[in-house]
Amino acid sequence: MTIHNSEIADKLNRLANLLEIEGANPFRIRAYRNAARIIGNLSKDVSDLVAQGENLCDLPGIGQDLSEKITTLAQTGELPLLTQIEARTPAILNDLMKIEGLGPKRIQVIYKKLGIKSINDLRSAIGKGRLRRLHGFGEKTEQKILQGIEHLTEYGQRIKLAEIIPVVESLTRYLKNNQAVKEIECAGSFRRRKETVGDLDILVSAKENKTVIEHFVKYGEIADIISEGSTRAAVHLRSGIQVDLRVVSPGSFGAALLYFTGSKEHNIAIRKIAVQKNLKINEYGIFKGEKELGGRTEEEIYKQIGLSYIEPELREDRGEIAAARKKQLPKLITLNDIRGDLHCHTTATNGTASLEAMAKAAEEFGHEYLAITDHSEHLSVAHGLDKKGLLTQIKAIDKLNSKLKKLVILKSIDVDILEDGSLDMPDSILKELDLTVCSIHNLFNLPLKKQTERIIRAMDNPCFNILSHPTGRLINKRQPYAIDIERIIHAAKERGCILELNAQPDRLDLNDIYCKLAKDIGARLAISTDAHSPSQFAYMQFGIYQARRGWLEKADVVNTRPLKELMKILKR
Ligand code: DGT
Ligand code: CA
Ligand code: CA
Repeated sequence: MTIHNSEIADKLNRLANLLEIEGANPFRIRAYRNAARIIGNLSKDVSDLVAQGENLCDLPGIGQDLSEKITTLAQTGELPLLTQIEARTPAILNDLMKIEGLGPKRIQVIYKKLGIKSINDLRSAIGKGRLRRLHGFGEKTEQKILQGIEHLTEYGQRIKLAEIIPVVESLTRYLKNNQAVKEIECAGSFRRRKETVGDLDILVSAKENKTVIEHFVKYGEIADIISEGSTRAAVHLRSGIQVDLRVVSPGSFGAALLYFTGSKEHNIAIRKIAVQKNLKINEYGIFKGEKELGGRTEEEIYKQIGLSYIEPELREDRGEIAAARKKQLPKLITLNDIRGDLHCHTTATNGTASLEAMAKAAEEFGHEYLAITDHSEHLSVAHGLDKKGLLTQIKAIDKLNSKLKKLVILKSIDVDILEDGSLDMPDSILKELDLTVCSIHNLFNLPLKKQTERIIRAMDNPCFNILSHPTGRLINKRQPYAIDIERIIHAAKERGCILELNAQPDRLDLNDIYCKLAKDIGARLAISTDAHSPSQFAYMQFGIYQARRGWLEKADVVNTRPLKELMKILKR
């Protein structure tokens, strides 16, 4: 997987923040921020531009030096200057930067004036009223920082899957440079494609353990070594994440992979089955007494205990073992099954690319259809389309469709569900569209019953097709709003409405458990990227990971259907 524009932008912003804390030249800082903004909003993938040998200096505000840095970043996932600065930055500054709402200027003041060594020190300084005595810090700021600290302790320990992928790729690439390494896999929650991971569990098979460990602890991104033995080591990377490395012999790779992929609950359950069969499973293999029956692959271990192979995403002890015994495991959906995307934005509202550019990118991604779903008028998060604006877009889509060869653009809208459950656009216009995507964007704090009924009332409207990001949660940031999701799923099923699995890496909403619930109840789902730029069509992969964790199969997801079939489903 290539590095996304948003990750490049994040690294550039981080670099700018660290430089600002160090008191570097403001012009230089501004140049990095500027570049981050340009790349974050770019309609093309920087990795693609670099791969095609294009000169990034052609982008506005990007000079030779920045162009070279970004090229390296796109090719290797690394920004050496950032690594260098991170290495000389005291750990407390890195911690302070994780507090939401605390910018470099304030961090610099806090660091210099309060002499704190940890977030806890900061908390107690606030408690003693020391913070508000500093110039430029009032009670309001204090409250905001306290909130940020609470947030960090509640969520800060786990990293989003999309953020950890480039870290895993860099480390894997580095480890592969060692000749002794035979196989390598990042196991644990990462391999189960959980939406966030606590730490990384890297498993390597090798003939010679020692050289692998020695190579590992020399990795340039390591901040400190927690432990180092002959077959295992644990370290912290500079980003704070812990990496556990385990080296095993090739004959035990499958057994160790099974063990370290987990989940713990899944492992415990399969060991219990082994015990019932008078067998024993451990990290080295599966045994009958002293005799080893297997261990080279995971398949042979599952087979020995009478189970078919269980995909990592299912290994949560949520019924997969019984299903594997009965040979009734789901045939999990893959990215290949997807034929189109039913949620995206253009420059007509808060997207970064034109209708034409989004269409072109969707076609290149391999889609057969794409729904354009800009926001409706009264939405607070973006300047939305009014009646007139939508009618203009409908005409533009007709014109574009007559030119496009492969892709079909579907006319749609991301329409706001208002407080009373009505939709923020007259039915007479909604009827002109191929489908509607409906969502809540305000009044998140309504009581459970009210919020649930608001959504169900909206579904009563025959123009309602897809309920977008149904629970409203933002991973590590915002709790879902109070709703009775089971009731909503039933209501969707009864009315022929569809529930979205929004594939934005910080939404992944519905989550895995609710996807499975929807499937069990028999409601239909759509996996949509909600792309705000062309490169975000690639987020579909994250939706697929979550869908697989939710047991979804091709047939459960409407945008695996050919257009004709999809259109029938949309006529509810
Ligand atoms: P994380 O890191 O919190 O996102 O979650 P995991 O699942 O990666 O958990 P982690 O890193 O603590 O351990 C990796 C795997 O090692 C875990 O999925 C299963 C296995 N494991 C760890 N501790 C135990 C244990 O006490 N018993 C068993 N059976 N397996 C364990
Ligand atoms: Ca882990
Ligand atoms: Ca671990």
